[in-house]
Amino acid sequence: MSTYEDLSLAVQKGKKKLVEEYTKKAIDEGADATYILNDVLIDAMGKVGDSFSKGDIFVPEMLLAARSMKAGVDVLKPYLATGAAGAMGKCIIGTVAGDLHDIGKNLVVMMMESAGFEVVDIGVDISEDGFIQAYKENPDAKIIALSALLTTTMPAMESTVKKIKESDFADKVKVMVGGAPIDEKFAVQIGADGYAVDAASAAEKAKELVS
Ligand code: B1M
Repeated sequence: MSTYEDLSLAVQKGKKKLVEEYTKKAIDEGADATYILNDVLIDAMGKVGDSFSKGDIFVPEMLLAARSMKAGVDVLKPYLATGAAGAMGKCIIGTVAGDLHDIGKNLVVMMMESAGFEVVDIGVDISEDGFIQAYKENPDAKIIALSALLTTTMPAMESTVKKIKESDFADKVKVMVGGAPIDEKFAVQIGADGYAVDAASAAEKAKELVS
């Protein structure tokens, strides 16, 4: 088996130590970090999701896979990061209320930092007021970014965008949304200023929004 196959299987089986080992091995073999991230680690999480949908695995296995994926991303971080810290301005980011998924958000954080943003990551399961409070604590933020991974938390994304747009600082900050169930149409419908399909395009969209 190739290192990529070993790595993919290690993620799917939630073997954190092996994921670290195979990610380092792939890098040592000269693999491109972006390829490892998109075509091996994220691809493996897709397979984990499929197995969960089929009922072949359950939440604990999904959680182990998520932890092992994070370990791989940590190994890749120094090879992916490039930008001058903070030069593009500040962005607040969080996963909306009721949603605990953070791997995608963390990748968005990484790519935005690489693009030169200072990112204030307020975590997961963030209420409307949590986002508002974060802005009050960081009134120099130029973007508030919202992630959602569940169809059931899309309404929370909508109400959070609405609350930001009704706030007295609405004209000072742009709102950006993303996550697997979100698309451009939904983003427009809920009044967000920007949408991005993945972490790399999130960084590009953020640059566009502040330019
Ligand atoms: Co959950 N889960 N999960 N899960 N989980 C999904 C999302 C699911 C699709 C699995 C499935 O059924 N096939 C399904 C959702 C179905 C739906 O809503 N239609 C699901 C479910 C049902 C659940 C629970 C309800 C299960 C249960 O308890 N019965 C539960 C909900 C918990 C909660 O949030 N309240 C649950 C729990 C969990 C774990 C905690 C075990 C774990 C998360 C651990 C963690 O994140 N720390 C987990 C995982 C790992 C997954 C899957 C397998 C993988 C998610 C992931 O990390 N993908 C997922 C299946 C799948 O995705 N195929 C699944 C990799 C990641 C890099 O991609 O997050 O999409 P993603 O991020 C991308 C883009 O979406 C985008 O960029 C990222 C990188 O390119 N992006 C943005 C994300 N945010 C963005 C923001 C932006 C722009 C782009 O701008 C602001």
